[in-house]
Amino acid sequence: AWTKNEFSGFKNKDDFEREVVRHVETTLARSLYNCDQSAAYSASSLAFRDRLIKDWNKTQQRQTFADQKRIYYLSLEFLMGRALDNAMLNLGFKDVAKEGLAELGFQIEDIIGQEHDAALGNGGLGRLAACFLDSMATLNFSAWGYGLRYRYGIFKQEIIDGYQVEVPDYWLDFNPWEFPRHDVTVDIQFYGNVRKGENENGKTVSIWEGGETVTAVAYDVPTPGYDTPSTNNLRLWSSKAASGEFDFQKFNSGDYESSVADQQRAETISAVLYPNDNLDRGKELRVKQQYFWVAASLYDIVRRFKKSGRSWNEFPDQVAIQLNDTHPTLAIVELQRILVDVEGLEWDEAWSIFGYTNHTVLPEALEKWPVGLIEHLLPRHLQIIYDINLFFLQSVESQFPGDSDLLTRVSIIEESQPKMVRMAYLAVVGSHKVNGVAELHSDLIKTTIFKDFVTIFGEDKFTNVTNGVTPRRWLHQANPRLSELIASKVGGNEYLKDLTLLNKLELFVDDKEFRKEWAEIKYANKVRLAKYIKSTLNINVNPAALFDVQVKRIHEYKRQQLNIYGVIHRYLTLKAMGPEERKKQQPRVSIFGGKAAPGYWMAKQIIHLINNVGSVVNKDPDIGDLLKVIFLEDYNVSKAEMIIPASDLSEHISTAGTEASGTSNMKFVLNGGLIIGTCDGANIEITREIGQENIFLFGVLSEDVEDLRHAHASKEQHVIDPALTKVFEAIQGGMFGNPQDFNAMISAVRDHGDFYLVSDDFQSYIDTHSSVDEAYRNQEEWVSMCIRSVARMGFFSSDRCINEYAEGIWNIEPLAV
Ligand code: 26V
Repeated sequence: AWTKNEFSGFKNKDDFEREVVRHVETTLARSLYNCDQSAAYSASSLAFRDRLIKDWNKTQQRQTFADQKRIYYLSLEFLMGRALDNAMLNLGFKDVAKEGLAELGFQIEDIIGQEHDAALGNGGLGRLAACFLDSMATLNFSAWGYGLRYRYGIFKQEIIDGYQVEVPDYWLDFNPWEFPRHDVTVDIQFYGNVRKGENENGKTVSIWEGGETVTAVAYDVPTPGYDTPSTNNLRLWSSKAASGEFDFQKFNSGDYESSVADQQRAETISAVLYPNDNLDRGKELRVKQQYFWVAASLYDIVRRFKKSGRSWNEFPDQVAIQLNDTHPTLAIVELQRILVDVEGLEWDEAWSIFGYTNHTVLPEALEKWPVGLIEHLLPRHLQIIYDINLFFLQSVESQFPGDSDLLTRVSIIEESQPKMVRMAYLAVVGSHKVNGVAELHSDLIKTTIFKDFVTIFGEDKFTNVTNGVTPRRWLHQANPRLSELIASKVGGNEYLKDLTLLNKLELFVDDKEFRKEWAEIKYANKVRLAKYIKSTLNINVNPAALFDVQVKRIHEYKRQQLNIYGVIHRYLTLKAMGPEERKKQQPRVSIFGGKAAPGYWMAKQIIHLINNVGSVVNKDPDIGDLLKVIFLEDYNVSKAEMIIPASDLSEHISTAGTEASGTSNMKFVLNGGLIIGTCDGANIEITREIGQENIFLFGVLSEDVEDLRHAHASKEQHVIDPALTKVFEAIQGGMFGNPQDFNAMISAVRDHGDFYLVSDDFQSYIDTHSSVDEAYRNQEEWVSMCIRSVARMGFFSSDRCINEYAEGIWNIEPLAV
């Protein structure tokens, strides 16, 4: 273990205070008398940032000196959330900061709360990338993250009259956690033409010329590991007009406006994060973002490699690049261009550089780009894609002579109208390993979308790395009291670096004092959430009720509609009871949160229904505390940190086979909540680890989904579950506002084949909720289930996950520090 003086920190609270005061007075140029919470946040961040910089510089030096293989994690999304709390905890000086801030007249929670989330991601995929950065630093890997510095992150969600309204998230006003590197720039080319010509060494190569240039500027974000001096770098690229591009001619001749317009056009590339997840819309600006980011990152990686003076055949020993979904797949093509056109190397056999992680099997999320678009934007890259495809199809043909159907099926170019480049196929062909993110998902990709590729490349290329989450943010930071209680039982904070040590908790399942504290902490977390609900929505919820939470992106496959129909069913059931019987029922608070993609009309309907149900149920005097329905606005990372520790039960209820993994399921269980879920994604492995007696599973299995869908499609109108029919009748009778508003939702089930099998799963969902109520009534047993579950969650640390990538895919060892 490290002693604190081996890396940078504060000697004591006075030392911290002095630094805060110095930053208030000099960096912020304010007097101490005029220091509000926002200034205290800024100054505290700057004080911690100073420490971080030292560790960060040393880490970079150490990595340069060691000159070992590095991991480059390419992700279009990094959903980092807040940085100050994380830095204080990972550096180990939160106590000092708390005391110091108190002396200055501030509560640390208020100061932490000043920070705007870094929300450069949509959901699971982006948050996974953030957890990975934390683990890679904590485990002392030489690792870099590469992403885009969006000026606008995911939109802010407001709920107005029950509807989602999107507000831009301009987050960069004051961001002490990024360092502009105006000296680290790369010029990125678009459009233009390709011709044959000679390179510097007189070799005939393809020359890509003309078109327009946009400059990428690096912004670096230090990412500290926990209890280690390792602080890695996340490099985010920002676009600006290339200096040569700013048209001084226009400027001088008075055409100021169009000169500025050029500038703005360049800046558009990194302006906004696309708010879709699991839906590909083939927008030109999106592919521009992808190439801009990939080309800048590869240039940087190659530049760093060449500085070491090694020869090219050592490149695969020095560089491992992980593709987070297909979004960075053009990196495969760009590297080939650099090697062949710029470096003048021969088109070589495949190198084991790229690994590709698939995060979804939903066909509508698989990226495809029109050939014509790529040809126009990146003419040389299209040629290389055709070459890659040609070599690949030739090898398939020699392996399976005469199977032209197979060739059509696996071709990187889809022979549709218009022709499309299938990015997932390109990623598979160009990578040495392809992984899914949970066991079921990794099996499914081998039998569905990549079936033919398993035949061609063999089983070994396809592997599984089950997702994980960082216990630093998702336990230590989000739930400090539980984290401390656990530490007191398992031998200190070491478990935050080896989560399997949680298993020691099982010894204390029957320890009365421990159980009492455990329950008290959960209750306190619920009280905090209840206060938040009161302050934001002015609704009173009883913290003693069962808190039932579903927070995630709103999507039909995640089935928030199943949840809200279940809530309506509960409401109707309660209403039908006499007062005496009602009194015996378990009080519940159903809590929802999540954003809908702005163009996803059905998802917005679901939000609307949830809110309308809430406004009826919450003021029904017959119901009182028995049922409350809450929609929390603008779900994001920092809200998750408050909501997850307050949950008794959380919902992970996707149609079997559709949720690749899920990661919030892991976070909820780790925080002492139980889950209700389908046999999908990581729920299956969670069940295996914690025991089926500690989870509420329901619903059809993924292997039965296809048959059920076929059966529905073959009928004109399929027979809906009777309990669900009653729910539909209530909606259509106008109980929750204008029934017209919800026609599409109902009709999806009734008239359009119920693709997500809401009706098929409804009865078992309702029954399983009854089992939950019953189990919750026995609080002693409930607490035992929670403790045992937490004790068995060690597997789901992102540290385990990163170690699996390191060994099975990257072939890299941690750096000795
Ligand atoms: C896809 C697309 C398609 C093009 C438009 C923009 C866009 C943005 C994101 C995505 C990725 C969708 C896939 C995704 O987020 N998958 C989630 O990944 C989590 C981490 O592996 C996993 O836990 C979730 O189950 C899975 O849905």
